[in-house]
Amino acid sequence: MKARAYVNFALIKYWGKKDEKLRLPFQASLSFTIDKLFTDTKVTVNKKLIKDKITINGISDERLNKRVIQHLNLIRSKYNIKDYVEVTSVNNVPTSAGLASSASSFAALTLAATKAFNLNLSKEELSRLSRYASGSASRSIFGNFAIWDVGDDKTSIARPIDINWPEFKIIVLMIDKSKKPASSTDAMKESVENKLLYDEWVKQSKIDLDKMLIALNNKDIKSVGEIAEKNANHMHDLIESTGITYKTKESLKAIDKIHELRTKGVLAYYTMDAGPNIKIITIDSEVNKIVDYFNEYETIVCSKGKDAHIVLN
Ligand code: 2P0
Repeated sequence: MKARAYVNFALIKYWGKKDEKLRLPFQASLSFTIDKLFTDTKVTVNKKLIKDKITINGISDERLNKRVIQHLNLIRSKYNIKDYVEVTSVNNVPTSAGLASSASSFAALTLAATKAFNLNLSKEELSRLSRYASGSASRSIFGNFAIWDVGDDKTSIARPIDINWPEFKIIVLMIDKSKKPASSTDAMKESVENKLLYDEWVKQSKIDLDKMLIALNNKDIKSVGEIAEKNANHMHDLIESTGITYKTKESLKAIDKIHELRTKGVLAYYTMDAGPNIKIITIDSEVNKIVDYFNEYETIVCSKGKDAHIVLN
């Protein structure tokens, strides 16, 4: 069975776990699943195997395989399955990336593996299973805009939000291909330990989420952009309080250019995740102006992606 799941970018970030094992977040997050970056994962049951056989982007790397096997073991133990599988996973990310995503990878793996095991799970159950592997993967089960709710093991899953806004775009600015200085899992842990700042983050992100929903419903790009930018900056301030930083000189230069663009009346806002690349939040009418302004960078203009799904062949 081959499944495809798309990368999602959070407009309201998930940052920090109240339960490490169940991967339960302290706050809800809201994301946009995009069309241009995705993972295709093929899972085939092979009764002759005595352990799983895994290839990711054409290679078999023990460290990368470990997390995949862990997730397969979790699915097997939950549904009492004994079979081993062959997994072939390919990230469709343009050459220079730095954008390989655990979200699309684990959402695709969850869908392909459960189908290969003949489990026909609901999207809710797929989102929960994906969450166990990587928090943000819970959101990649859904295309378009989705909210991953806070709650307990049963209720903390992603759900789609009914916003039809085809003009909404995210432009990925390729800044840097270097490896991140710290995994998001580790950086989150350190951020949570900074109790005073962390509590403030949780409180503010709830306010940001409510405001974001109103702005999205109104298709108000200025408010959506401003809220997302503020939320991302708050997360990065929190991260930087631990001594870790994901922003490089190049990221800061690009951010300056986005501010410059705004003074020229262009509707361009940014968000950033656990890496140096910048994602520009905008609408259709502004795309050409932005791409032209950033002509020395590689850019990927993204529209809404679909729900994770099974692909033939
Ligand atoms: C997000 N990020 O909401 C946030 C913003 C990065 C910055 O979710 O530890 O790979 O596997 O649950 O999902 C990246 O973290 O972390 C992430 P784990 P994950 O998109």
